[in-house]
Amino acid sequence: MNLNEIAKQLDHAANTATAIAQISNTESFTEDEAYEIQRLSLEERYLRGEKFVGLKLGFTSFAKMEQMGVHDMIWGRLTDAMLYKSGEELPLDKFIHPRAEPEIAFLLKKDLDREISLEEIPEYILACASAIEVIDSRYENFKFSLEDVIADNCSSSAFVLGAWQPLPDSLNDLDISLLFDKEVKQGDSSNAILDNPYLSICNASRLAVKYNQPFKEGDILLAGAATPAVFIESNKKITAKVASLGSCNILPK
Ligand code: OOG
Ligand code: MG
Repeated sequence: MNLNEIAKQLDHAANTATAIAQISNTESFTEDEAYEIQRLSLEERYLRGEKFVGLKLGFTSFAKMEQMGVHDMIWGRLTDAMLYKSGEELPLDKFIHPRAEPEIAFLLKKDLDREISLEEIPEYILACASAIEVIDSRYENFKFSLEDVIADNCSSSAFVLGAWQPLPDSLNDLDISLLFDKEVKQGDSSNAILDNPYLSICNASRLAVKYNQPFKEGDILLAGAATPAVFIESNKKITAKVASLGSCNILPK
């Protein structure tokens, strides 16, 4: 099995918005090999001029793990081409079968080059914000194994950030919701994210070191969805709201 060929195949699927069969149908590969495929597929994006802007965690809530039938935390890479401004249009022709998730984002104050504890967060993190993540599995029917989804950069495809807010003492017990126009599609407490969304930062610092991924001042972290993801519908404005942090939105077209 040639990891680089698989990486190119996944990148091409993402870049042309065409679904492919699950890699694990025909190849068996380890989790470490899956992360290597992910790294190689990002090299293709960087060659096209995209820039790394941060990390995302996935499956940090039980709701997401149950929805996808996968039971381990995963992480992926975000690039500048995935970032949309709140209030912008989301061009649906760039995606295969996109879904939206309500999330919390963090902004790094300084380079994170070791695993940090909860107590150290104010030293390393400048701000937090409400966020929408748009995920779009490159696999047919949005079906995958853990290794498949890691290789596919954890379905990363777009994200939107609300206005940055100072870090509150606690991010627990905040209502998080996802709306399509005025209809609430999903909602839960922020506790759904690892029992404490701040733990996503500790986990991201650990994973960035483990996988040798520089994670630097000005980079962004998406903590992972608090609720199951919802299929996007054309012309229905998507809003993510996080109590006391505010909201952000995007209009799929
Ligand atoms: C994988 C991405 C999961 C999250 O927030 O849990 C994720 C997927 O469900 O396709 O982004
Ligand atoms: Mg997500």
